[in-house]
Order: sequence, then structure tokens, then C-alpha cells
Amino acid sequence: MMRNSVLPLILCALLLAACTAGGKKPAASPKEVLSERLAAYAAEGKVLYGHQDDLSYGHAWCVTDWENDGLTRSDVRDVTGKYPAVVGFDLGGIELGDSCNLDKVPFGLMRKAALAHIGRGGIVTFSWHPRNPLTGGDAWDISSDEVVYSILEGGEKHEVFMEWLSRAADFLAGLGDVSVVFRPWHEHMGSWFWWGWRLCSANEYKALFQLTHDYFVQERGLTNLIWCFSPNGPITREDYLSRYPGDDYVDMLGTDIYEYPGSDPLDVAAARYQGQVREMLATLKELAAERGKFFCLSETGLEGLVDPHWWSDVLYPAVSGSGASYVLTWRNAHDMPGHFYAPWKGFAHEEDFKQFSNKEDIVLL
Ligand code: BMA
Repeated sequence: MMRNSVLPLILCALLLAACTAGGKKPAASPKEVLSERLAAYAAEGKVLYGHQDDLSYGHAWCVTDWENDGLTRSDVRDVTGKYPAVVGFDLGGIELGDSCNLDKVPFGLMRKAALAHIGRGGIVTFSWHPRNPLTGGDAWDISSDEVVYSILEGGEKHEVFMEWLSRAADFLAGLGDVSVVFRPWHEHMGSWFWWGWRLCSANEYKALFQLTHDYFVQERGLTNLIWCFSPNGPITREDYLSRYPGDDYVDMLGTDIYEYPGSDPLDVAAARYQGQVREMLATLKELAAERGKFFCLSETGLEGLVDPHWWSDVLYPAVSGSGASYVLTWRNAHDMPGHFYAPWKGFAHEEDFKQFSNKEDIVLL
């Protein structure tokens, strides 16, 4: 009896010793593989192109029967013949156990599309616009500046919030043994989300990020996430670091910067945006090198693409040679005709996007 149960253990130990003696390294984890890929593209001077919600819907179309749909349609692919290398999804709504997110994307579709995209060599990133745990409003409900305080340990909404975190963790765990970029608590240097600058102290913000990280990684064993920190830019290096939760909590430095023409002429708005992106990415490059991280332009775009040469003359010169691993433009809403950030088949300036997608240092799939 004893001999039988010990024998397999001895065989295992011998096998392990033989492998170690032969110099074989243990297989790299999905997170190590993805980290190496992100760093390698950047080192080669290549920038991956990403698009939010690309596989769920596009301008004037939407997947309806996701269980029986191949999820192969994409506005980006319709125009360029290639998928974006990075696809973003948003978890907003998962915290309540909803079946669809805040933009009506079923979480089942999201899971299927994310895995299909990873399966074809793509990279997936998740943002999260959770509702307001104190007021019951949405992520943009800034009527109270005590929300973050209320969900930290000892706060009146702590238990509720831990339940919300557990639902988000369930979804990510359900993806299986794959690595994705997770980008919670974004754009916190503005004051439009309940976790924003005027709505909590720097220490509260850091504690929120750390609590999320520690719960996911230590309690839930979600060790495959690449943690992306992404304040809205442009901001100074000092401001960037003012709410940075620490090197142990962050793998990737991001920033969200959009072009907002307002009433300015397009060339003025374009020059301003280009300067902001260049400067911010230069700051991130420095910070990333000092800390052994990689970096990205985590969200960007010009709503409605009103500039006919935006891709070739504005975005491309701003990101080419920047060292960023990827740049992601925001979503093409199917139900808001002017709310789009990538061209679709038939869009007037699609040729400009094709040229961008064919640049040697811009990567699509
Ligand atoms: C915003 C807009 C909203 C959307 C939200 C979360 O920038 O696109 O319509 O609900 O992102 O995806």
C-alpha cells in the first residue's frame, strides 16, 4: 500500500530532477507570454492598433444572436481586411450581475469574442465603468465625494463593493488560462467618474486600486492580468505619479487623450492633440524605462472623424516611434450615428484609415 502510493511521487521527483538537470525552464505563464509580446513590439518600434467593442457591434450594425454568430464582423476589418490587433471591452454592469453591459453588450458575447480574438493571436483589454455603489447612480454620478471612502475597508458600502468585485473577478476567471489587460479606475485625474480627482483623496484612490488588485490576485488567484493604470492626459509627470498605486500594482502605464476641436479650426485642434500625445507618451516612455514597465495610449480618438486626414497626418505622426505598445480608439456606437472613432465600410474618409493600417510600424491582425 505504502510502496504504491509513494512510487508515483518518486517518479515525478526523478522526472523533475532530469528536466532541471537538462536546463529546461518551466513553461512561461500566459501573463509572461503577453508581457514579452507587448515589450517586443515596442522594442521593434511597432505600435498595435486597437478598437473598443470592435467585435460586438459597429456603425449601424450589432450582433444580435451571439450564440450562433461567428463574431467575425468588424468595422475595422470591413475597411482594411484586417482585425484590430487589440480589442477593448467594458465590464460596466457585471457588478450587479446584469447579463449585458452598460452599452448593451451581452457578457456571453464578450467572453466568446474575447476568447476568439485571443485565439487568433489578438490582445484583449477590459475597462470597467461600474455603477455608483453609494448612490445607485451610474459611473458618472459624482453627486457624493464619499463613494470611495464608503467602499474601502470599514466603510458602509465595503461589503457591497466586495460583492461587486467578486462578480467582476468571476467573469475574468471564466475566461480561463489566458492573459488580458485589465484597466480599472481609469481617467481618475478628471472629476467625471465617482473615483475621480475631486471625489476622493490620493490615498483613497490608491487604496481602491490596491484593494482591487489584492482581492483579484491574492484572494481570487487571478495572476494572469496585466494591470494598466490610465489617467486622462495630458498631465505632468508629477501629476501622473500623484495617484500611482505603486510598482507592485501596475504592469502597464497608460493614458487616455482625445482630440476635442470645440470651436477651434481643425488644424489648431489637431496640432494641440498631437503635441499632447507626443509629450505624454514621452513622459510615459521615461517612467516606463525607469520602472521596467511598458506603456500605451489606452484610449484615444476624434469623435465622428471630422478630419479627413486624421489617421495619416494626426494620429500616425503622434504615435509612430513613440515606443508605445498599443493605441486604442474608442467605440463605433451602433445606436448613436455620430459617436464613432474608426471608419466603417462606405465612410467618406476610409482611404486615410487604410493608409494608416498599411504603415510598416502599425500592427493589425
Ligand atoms: C463613453 C461613451 C458612452 C459609453 C461609455 C462606456 O465614452 O462611449 O456612450 O457608455 O463610454 O463604454
